[in-house]
Amino acid sequence: MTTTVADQLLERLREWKVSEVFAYPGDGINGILAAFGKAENDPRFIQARHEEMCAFEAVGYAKFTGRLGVCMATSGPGAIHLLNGLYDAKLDHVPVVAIVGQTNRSAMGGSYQQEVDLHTLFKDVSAYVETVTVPEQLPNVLDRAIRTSLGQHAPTTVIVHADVQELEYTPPTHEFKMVPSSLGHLSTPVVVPDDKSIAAAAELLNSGQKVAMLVGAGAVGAREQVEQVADVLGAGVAKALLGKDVLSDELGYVTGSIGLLGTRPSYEMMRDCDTLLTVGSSFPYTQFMPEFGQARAVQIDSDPSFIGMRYPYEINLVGDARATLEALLPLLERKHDRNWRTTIESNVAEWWQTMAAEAMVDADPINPMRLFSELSPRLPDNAIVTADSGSAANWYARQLRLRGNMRGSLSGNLATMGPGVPYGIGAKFGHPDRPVVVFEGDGAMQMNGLAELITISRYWQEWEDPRLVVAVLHNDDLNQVTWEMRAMGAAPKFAESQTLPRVDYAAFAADLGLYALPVEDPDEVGSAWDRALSSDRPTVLDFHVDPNVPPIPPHTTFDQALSTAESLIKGDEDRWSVIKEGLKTKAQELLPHSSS
Ligand SMILES: Cc1ncc(C[n+]2csc(CCOP(=O)(O)OP(=O)(O)O)c2C)c(N)n1
Ligand SMILES: [Mg+2]
Repeated sequence: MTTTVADQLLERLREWKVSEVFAYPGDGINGILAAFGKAENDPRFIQARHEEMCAFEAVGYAKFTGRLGVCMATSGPGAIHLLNGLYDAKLDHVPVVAIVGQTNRSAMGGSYQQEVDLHTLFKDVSAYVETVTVPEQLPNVLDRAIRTSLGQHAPTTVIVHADVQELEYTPPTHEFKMVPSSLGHLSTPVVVPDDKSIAAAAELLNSGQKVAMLVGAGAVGAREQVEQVADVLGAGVAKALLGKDVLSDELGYVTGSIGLLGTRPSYEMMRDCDTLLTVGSSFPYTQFMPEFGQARAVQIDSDPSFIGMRYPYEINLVGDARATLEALLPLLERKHDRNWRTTIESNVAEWWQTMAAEAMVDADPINPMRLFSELSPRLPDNAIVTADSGSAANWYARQLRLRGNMRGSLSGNLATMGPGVPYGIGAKFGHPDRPVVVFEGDGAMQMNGLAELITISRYWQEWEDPRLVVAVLHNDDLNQVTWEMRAMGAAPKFAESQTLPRVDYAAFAADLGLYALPVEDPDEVGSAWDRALSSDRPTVLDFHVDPNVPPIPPHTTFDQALSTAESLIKGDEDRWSVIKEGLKTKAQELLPHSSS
């Protein structure tokens, strides 16, 4: 039997240890589909409902495994559908390879059916894009796409004409104009800044009295070193949204998230510090960082194109987070005055008390924060959590407490709606033995999540641990935007744009054979989590949450938070007095030692 280009493409993916391809068929990739059949589905063709979901699944898979994610789509419309997921990969620096079909070579340039200029289409999103036009090109184009993606943490695209997929594969020869390629082990350099720069950074950090640290996704492999540096410097550590799983929220000096979705202790730490050390983060909101001239600052980042931005850093260390912190540690002097650290710890303790109390404020019917506060202590140590863009991202950032080996992520920089459920699916294929929890707004469910429940229903029985819990924040509203508009100019809700049609999410899930539970009673939130986390199959929890629970700005004190909430529920005195009384009672029950 002859080996076609498509056969060789799959062989090469196997050699790169790719075990799943998140894909959707079409005649632009028929040759590859036939090859999957011949190869007895190795790598596995995982069929989503939509190519955007294929790309999100590849991103989720890559984010939670650290390995390459691969997605595939047909020419024209399929290729176009991939784009949003690939942009998510680009903006969050995730290695994903897209394999895309193209019409036959003979039709190119003829405005043929489904012919789209794929090079132009994928150029902006891909760190490397190339079309395979003859068999000898295949190994180099594919290997280079994979190496570039892994090396630059970026999406890349391989386009293969439909007729080329079916050609007999002939490898590149030892001749002029041939580009052979090697598979070889991909060693990645561990970059450490020069001694002089390390010494200068240490001197700066040693001279400060009040050190704040900011960590992002780039510090995920440097947990131990971040903890040691924070300890020596007596620093507090704020976490950018994508760095939420870098450090445990049980550490008293971890101030939690920062920025628009951030916590008050993070805000205060940045407001009052005299020194800043940023590790592996390009957190975008300068206004949440120290005032200019207030703090001397050092940044560590592995990517020279992302260093030195957002804040006037005095020292920019291009290097691997772990190796650079290890090089710094012996030069750092232990801060003997621990007052700064103690203040941060007491702010953090107070913050968590406030969060607990806020989650217990009565609402109509369920306070969305309670979903998160009830889940935190119940989360298994090895859980993976994702959240969609929407109000869920706020509560994920502020309320959820990660610990142990938990992982968590969301669409950080693109902040696109719709990746929650497909990220969860990608996580399950990457870690079939770990429980996964997805928080998703009802708008995002209607956009993508409902359709991808069908994908879950197809594959869940293959997962060693079948627990994949999708928690729907059912508020019949595009709530995040409703609140943004209110905050902008106290604009009233524009129902035409904001109100969602009602859907029975639990009924939809039950129809697919998933475990499904509508939850309308706040006192049943905890038991709903218990039931979902002990279920023998994936679960949809349809939580009926209150769209009127106001977001609390991070820089407020507890009393200010109360008055902000009061002003946001303008004019509705009855409702406000109910909320206030409810809050006081619950706070007293929960927090006998709290002054609030
Ligand atoms: C693809 C896309 N479209 C629109 C937006 C703007 N947007 C951000 S959050 C949001 C509302 C999300 O509503 P829902 O999923 O119901 O969550 P909720 O905020 O109500 O909890 C919108 C429209 C976006 N981020 N991405
Ligand atoms: Mg909603």
